[in-house]
Amino acid sequence: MKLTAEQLITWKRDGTLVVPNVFSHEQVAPALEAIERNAYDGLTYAEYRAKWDEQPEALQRAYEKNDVMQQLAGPFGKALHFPTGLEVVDKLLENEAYLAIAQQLLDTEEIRLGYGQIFVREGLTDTRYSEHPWQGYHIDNATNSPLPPHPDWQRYGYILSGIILHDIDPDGAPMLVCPGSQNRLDTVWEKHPGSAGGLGIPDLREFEAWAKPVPITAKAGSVAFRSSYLIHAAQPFANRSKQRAWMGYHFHRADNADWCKTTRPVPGWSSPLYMKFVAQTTPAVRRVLGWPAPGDAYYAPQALERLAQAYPGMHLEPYR
Ligand SMILES: O=C(O)CCC(=O)C(=O)O
Repeated sequence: MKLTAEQLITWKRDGTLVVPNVFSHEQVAPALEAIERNAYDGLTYAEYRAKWDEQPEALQRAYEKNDVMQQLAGPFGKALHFPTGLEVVDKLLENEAYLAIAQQLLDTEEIRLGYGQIFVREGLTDTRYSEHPWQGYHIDNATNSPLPPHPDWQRYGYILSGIILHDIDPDGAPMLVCPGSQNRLDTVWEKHPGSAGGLGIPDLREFEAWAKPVPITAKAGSVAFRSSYLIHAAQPFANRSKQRAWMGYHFHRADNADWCKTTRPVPGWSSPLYMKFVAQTTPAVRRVLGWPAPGDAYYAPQALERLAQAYPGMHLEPYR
């Protein structure tokens, strides 16, 4: 999928872009169901609401037993990091239109995956927002990078993407982002120096001349991209009978790989989950995971034999 000149201008100006119709209904509907059953102890969101709507205290006692990190994938979240082991979710990465957009935004064919994570919030249990609307603004750069933001955000930052699995309306706690803020961090840093790759703003009203938050509403099948330097915050659900669920993948330029490594505990590349995913995925995804592209000198006959042993079932034709 080729971005239009207008989309590229928006990206360069705003550091955030929602691209519609990247994924089909047939791709997002099963991924949403898998993410719901993972988030809600085997139930769909409707079933979870029917079970817990009338007993909020019992719900709180039940979900608070879950690890706080796992709760990023929902109150009873289990699988969280890529590869999640939820096949329909991990396979979203194989959408070549999606990867092509990430390549265009990073302005290079050689892109790498830094991190992937399910992200679910839902009205009954959600507390992931600040008390006042001017609080909670920050950049996410530190999730992957220890380097403070650089004036050249496109060269040194990375991009985060959320694959939108259901419509996100204004009452469904859309993320609030400050378009253009990725280019204004010099004025923030002077007053509130960040730590390593991170940066937070105690009171957004200090920067009201340029920091004007807008909600990221989007239709199912869209992808919301943002720069790792973009200032954003969470807001509460106006309608507490809603959920907000997406699959997020972070990409960086291959030549930024030295500092764009996630700080989160992910399944290692030798874990059975990872090896199974790699054996079954596409050459384009393996390339994003750091494998040499088909045609590379690595794929000599002996190396191919060893790959066949190491990754049983892997389709080696594209590498011959
Ligand atoms: O849930 C949101 O809208 C914001 C989440 C957030 O701030 C973050 O992931 O860093």
